[in-house]
Amino acid sequence: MTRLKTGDIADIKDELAEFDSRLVSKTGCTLRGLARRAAGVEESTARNTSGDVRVGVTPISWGGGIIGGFSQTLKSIAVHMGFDAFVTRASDVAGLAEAFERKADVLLMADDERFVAMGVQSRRVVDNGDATGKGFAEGLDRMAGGLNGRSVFVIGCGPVGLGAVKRLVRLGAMASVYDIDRDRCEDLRREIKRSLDADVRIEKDPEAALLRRRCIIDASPAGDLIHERHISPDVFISAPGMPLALSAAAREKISNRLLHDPLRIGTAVMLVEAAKKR
Ligand code: PYL
Repeated sequence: MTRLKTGDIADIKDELAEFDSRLVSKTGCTLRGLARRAAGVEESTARNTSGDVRVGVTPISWGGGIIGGFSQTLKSIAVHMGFDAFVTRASDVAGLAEAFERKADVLLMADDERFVAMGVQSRRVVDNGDATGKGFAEGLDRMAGGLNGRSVFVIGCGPVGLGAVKRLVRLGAMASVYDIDRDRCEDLRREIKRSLDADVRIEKDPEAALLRRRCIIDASPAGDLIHERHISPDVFISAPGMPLALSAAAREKISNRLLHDPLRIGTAVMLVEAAKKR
């Protein structure tokens, strides 16, 4: 998992309204609306007064240590989504105890291995990788005008890629995947067969796939993988991967048909899923 740096997230908490308006122009959804669609939560049943759901964010100091602004950014995303949220004064075990004492319904925390949202009553554990993949697949569906019956090329077969392919299958899309580690492609294909009884095609030549496919999800840490030659007028790219895989020329050419974000979309889907009552 790529470890975020303070610089990657420094602007998020002060620009959530602007992010929402850009997201609406690309997908027709706000962050809350996209997260609810990705989590399969109908607007009507969503706990619209999500203000009655309290989110406790706990900084975790072990491993690579606390990332400056990370917990406060998570809190700002939760508040933007309509949740009641706080960052515990203490970190680690003392912080978790504080979150329970302050009656959090959802616990949110990350170390270097996992970033999870845990529903206290539901005992549901929601992983950032799966939630991020779902959120970006949903965003691609919205940007591209519906993926049912269409082919989507997914780069990266880790937790984010797997989450994306699961959502793509549910949206009726045909997924083809590539990873530099062929075993991860096979593992993903087996998991999709087991869990959804669906097939996934494994791409052997990513360059040919990038030139052929019009809907692309980059869920890899590769960076600088997608160039101007890959961007035709009808290409849509949803890119949860950090760093962003598009070259400067590719970013210029794709303009509004690119969805990229280091933290908001995954966190929003995690919160909606963890807040589900059952
Ligand atoms: C959560 C992000 C998404 C991508 N990579 C993940 C990452 O950077 N993980 C490490 C997060 C460490 C947070 C630190 C803190 O400030 O609580 N333990």
